[in-house]
Order: sequence, then C-alpha cells, then structure tokens
Amino acid sequence: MEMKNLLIENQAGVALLTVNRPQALNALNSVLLDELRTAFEQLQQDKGVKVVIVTGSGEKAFVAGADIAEMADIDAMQALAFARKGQDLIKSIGQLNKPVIAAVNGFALGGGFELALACDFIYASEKARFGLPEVTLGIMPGFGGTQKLARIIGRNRANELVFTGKMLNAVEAENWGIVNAVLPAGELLDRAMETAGKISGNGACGVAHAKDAIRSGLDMAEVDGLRYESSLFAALFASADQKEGMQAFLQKRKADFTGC
Ligand code: CO8
Repeated sequence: MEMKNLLIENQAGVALLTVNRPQALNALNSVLLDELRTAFEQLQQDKGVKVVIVTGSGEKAFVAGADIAEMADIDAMQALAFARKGQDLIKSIGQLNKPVIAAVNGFALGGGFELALACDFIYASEKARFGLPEVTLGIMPGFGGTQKLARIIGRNRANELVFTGKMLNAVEAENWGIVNAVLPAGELLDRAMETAGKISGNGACGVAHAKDAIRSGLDMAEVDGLRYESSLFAALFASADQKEGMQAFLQKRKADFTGC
C-alpha cells in the first residue's frame, strides 16, 4: 500500500513512523487511519523491527485530532464506523508484539492524544500539549480516550480533562503520570531512539511477552493476571532467547538474541 500521509524509516531495528499531514496539523482522516493500521500489520510480521516510535511531522503538532472537516457532515452510522476504525488501530498497537513509544512533539489533541495513549509509553517535548477537546465540538472522545485515560490517571482527573476540554502542558502531563519524560524539542527523537535501542538489545520474545502480561493483566483480576504471567514466563523457557540469555550470562559474554 502506498502511504500518502505516513513516513516509515527503519534504523537498526527501530521503525520510526511519522504522521505527515502538515496541512491539517497531522489530523487523522480515514485514509491515514488505514495507513497506520496497515503499517502496524506489516510491523507485526517484520522480525527485523524490535521497537516502534510514533511521532508527528513539523514543529507544531503530533496529531491535532481526528479530521474535523471529514467528520463535520457524517451521520451516526458513519461516525460509528469511523470510531471503530480508530479503535481497531488502537487494538493493533496494544496487540503488537513489540513496544511502541509515542514521541509527542507538539499538539496531541482528541484522537491524537488517544493515539499517544494507545502507545506503551510517552516521551514529550517541552512544546507538547495534551487535551481531549471533543466536548468543545459537541461530541465526546470516541477513540478510547474515556477508557484509557481514566485507567492511567484515575477517574477524577480524567473527568476534569474530558468535561472541560482543557489542555495540559508537557510538565503538567508528566506530573499527572501521562508522560514518562519531558525533553527539549531537539532532544526528543534522540532520547526515544536511545530508549528504543536499549529495548532492542534485549530478548524480543521476553519483551513481547512482558508487554502482553502488563496490558492483559490490567484488564484482569490480579489473581488471573498472576496466573497469566506465570504461563507466559514458563513459555519463555521454550525459547532460543532464554537459552542464549542465560548461557551468555554464565559465559560472561553479551547475549546475541535471535527471538523465540
Ligand atoms: N482537523 C482538521 N483540520 C485541522 C485540525 C483537525 N483536527 N486541527 C487543525 N487543523 C487545520 C486547521 O483547520 C488549519 O487549516 P487551514 O490552514 O486550512 O485553515 C491548519 O490545520 C492549522 O491549524 P490552525 O490555523 O487552527 O492552527 P493554530 O495554531 O491557530 O491552532 C490548534 C492549533 C489549537 C491545534 C487548532 O488547530 C485546533 O484547535 N485544532 C483542532 C483540535 C481539536 O479539536 N481536535 C479534536 C478533534 S475531534 C477528535 O479528535 C475526535 C476523536 C474521536 C473519534 C476518532 C476516531 C478515529
């Protein structure tokens, strides 16, 4: 599939996805949602890619939301299809067998904030702004925002953000536990690449299973999550990475991981 609004670069096991619709501050239209979905399907199969970073093109925006011009005249059934398309993308990020880091370089609003929340963690530049302004447009978040944000920052803070539509700056978002680190704009991608490099040197199978355990466990009772964790832990003992990782430790050398 030819990508009109998405740039994909692979560097040493790290795929950098850059949302690229600068004329609309990288807003998500249907075509872009399809492109992102296709990109994540391809990345799932690509054994050479260990970590994915998502960012926005330009100086101003990560993603300024779903495309308001495209949504303005749709009916309820089309809105349902649009929201489901966005939620399918979110699910594919959650189910991806490798970590996804959001490098938020500017406005992350509405569907753009929800895209960042779907990633495994967020680094933000000092210029980043986070908000769910849907109620200012007479709608509500429909791309996972009401569910994911409350799970990350708690119900009361999520209520305040969703009901007011106000924006948080990068430091406020860090204080609320949305963002892992705030960086000068020029250092954002370097820091994301550095972290991605650390992850990609580890056993990909262990990282993938750990992502699955943490994500799935959050939707389970703790007793079920612990049982799920132990089953994934055990499965790793059938992997090449476990043999290599432990032998390398015992032989005092760096592990050369090859996968499951
Ligand atoms: N959709 C379409 N176009 C946009 C969007 C958007 N979300 N955001 C900005 N643009 C366009 C502007 O219309 C403008 O175009 P033009 O130059 O042709 O007039 C261009 O980008 C530049 O924007 P501004 O001139 O407005 O730039 P400012 O610096 O003055 O303002 C803001 C920047 C504050 C980010 C402002 O553009 C803004 O408020 N944008 C809209 C933010 C918003 O409300 N986002 C939420 C949208 S609703 C949503 O995301 C719902 C998700 C739930 C369902 C999703 C399913 C996938």
